[in-house]
Amino acid sequence: MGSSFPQCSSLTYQLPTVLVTHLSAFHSVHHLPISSDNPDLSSIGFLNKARSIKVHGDPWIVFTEKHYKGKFECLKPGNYNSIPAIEKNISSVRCVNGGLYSYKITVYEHIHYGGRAVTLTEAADTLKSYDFDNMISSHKVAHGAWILYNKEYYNGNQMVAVAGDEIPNYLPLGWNDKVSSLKPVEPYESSE
Ligand SMILES: [Ca+2]
Repeated sequence: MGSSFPQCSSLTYQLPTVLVTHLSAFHSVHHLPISSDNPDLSSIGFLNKARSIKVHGDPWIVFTEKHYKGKFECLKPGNYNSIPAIEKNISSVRCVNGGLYSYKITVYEHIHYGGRAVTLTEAADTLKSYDFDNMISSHKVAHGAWILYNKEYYNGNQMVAVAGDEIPNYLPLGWNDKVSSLKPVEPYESSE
């Protein structure tokens, strides 16, 4: 139940860390420092209802569902005492290593980074401009964080990708040949 996590020391905060304050199962206020991506916060005793959040180092993206799905919000470093849209329902978190200063993603026509490739450093409201609509089957993210959509103009279902991600095959994700637009995640970006 979280006992293996680092203490709230200044040393901890030299790493990208998100500190979530919540009520524990025993209704005491509990500070939970998280220093690595976590696809299921319930596994470390977090009960979804954050009272406040402190973000150190790099931005973090918090998701309402496990495995980085559902609605999300991107939080720059800082203190957040009230985040009504999400505070009642955080289930997973990801760090955007390197921050949101630049953006770069390479998308590929085929799985395992095969076929044609396009590298983007800014938003594309329609991949038809790149003759790449409904074709992407894998990607690599070099910088920043991105939202991929299955419809043009940033509509439809969303998939979040962050720096360091290398997804060799969209098939298991149900995303093969479905992406129609994508854009960088801005600080404070949310899915609503
Ligand atoms: Ca394809």
